[in-house]
Amino acid sequence: MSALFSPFKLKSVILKNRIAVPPMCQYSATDGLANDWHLGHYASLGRGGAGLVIVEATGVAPEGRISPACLGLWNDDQAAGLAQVAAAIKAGGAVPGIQIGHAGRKASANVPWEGDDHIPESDPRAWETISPSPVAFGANLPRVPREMTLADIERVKADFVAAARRAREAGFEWLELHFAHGYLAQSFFSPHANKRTDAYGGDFAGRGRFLLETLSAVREVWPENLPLTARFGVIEYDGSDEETLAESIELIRQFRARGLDFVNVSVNFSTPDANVPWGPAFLSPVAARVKREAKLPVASSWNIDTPALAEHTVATGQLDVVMIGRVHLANPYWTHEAAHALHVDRPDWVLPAPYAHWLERYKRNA
Ligand code: FNR
Ligand code: 531
Repeated sequence: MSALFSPFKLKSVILKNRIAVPPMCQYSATDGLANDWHLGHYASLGRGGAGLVIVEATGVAPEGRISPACLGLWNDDQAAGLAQVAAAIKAGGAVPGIQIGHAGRKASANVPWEGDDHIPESDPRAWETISPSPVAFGANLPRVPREMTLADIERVKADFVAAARRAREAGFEWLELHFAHGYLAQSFFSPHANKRTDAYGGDFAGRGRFLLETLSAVREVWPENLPLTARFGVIEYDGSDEETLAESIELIRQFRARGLDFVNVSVNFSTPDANVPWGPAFLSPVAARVKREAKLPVASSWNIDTPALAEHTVATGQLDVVMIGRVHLANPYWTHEAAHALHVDRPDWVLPAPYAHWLERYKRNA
């Protein structure tokens, strides 16, 4: 019996298995609009067998995009394009999810294959970046952002709420707030980026306030019966891991009290000087600790790229859902292959009927 290929129910949503495609930017949009690239990309992932497909980081405002080629959800035209994407994922048999976020001081950057660095301020494609404090990330993203005013903070929170509302109207059933990877929300919580001395900085409560208020505001508009989740960096690998982890787990407990249903555990990426221990499933034990101590179901990712390792992370109770990323770029049907490798004998857990019916290969070999 495979733990990986067992259903997972969260609120009124049932994932047919524990495999999710995490958000992965495609850097292929114009004016934030989904196009045929996104439709084809997500349609194939939607029918490849994963139980959940989460659409890439989608900007809640124009300046919240990482690059000019990122998706947006700040207007109705963008919502209409994403509604087609959500429908295509669902038609393939997966639950449609979407991640909404604001890139903060990491915004206004070139796409990875054109530099992955800040667009020079003199370039007409560039825009002003904002962050809790006028502190640059550094390395390939050296621009010093403008310190956010309280009006900026209120505006960005409202942008998250508007984007969440549009996501629901577009037909998404799983919402992931981007609270990770050194973007705006993560920056508020990270002492590396947040040097504020007002209510949105300083101590634990101050640094957590933007994330808590944003979550509560989104909770009010996101349907109670659908999963409201967040991707949250809980560790920086900067030498202060125990302190960061303890603070992060406490904040996740407060997220749960405000209605968060699930956390996708990730890395902070708030400083270029981090020493990330890249390796197979390196973050899974950290996610298991979050699950244990914050008492929320968890997902995680990072180099979980074989069926056996994916099975292991769920069977051992470390993860409830496994985020399988890059390998899905090479093979949208990774889950189909994993089912065969693990001798899954119920094809309906994996592929839709037009395919599953004819694929006897799932049956245990006589
Ligand atoms: C990513 N990742 C990512 N994460 C996120 O939270 N939002 C996003 O939009 C993106 N975009 C993105 C684009 C590309 C091209 C890559 C390779 C990665 C991180 C991704 O979701 C995943 O966590 C990591 O890739 C690690 O998992 P794998 O790839 O080792 O399975
Ligand atoms: C982070 C990443 C680092 C190293 C390997 C793979 C992925 N991601 C974060 C992404 C953008 C691309 C890089 C987002 O969270 C938007």
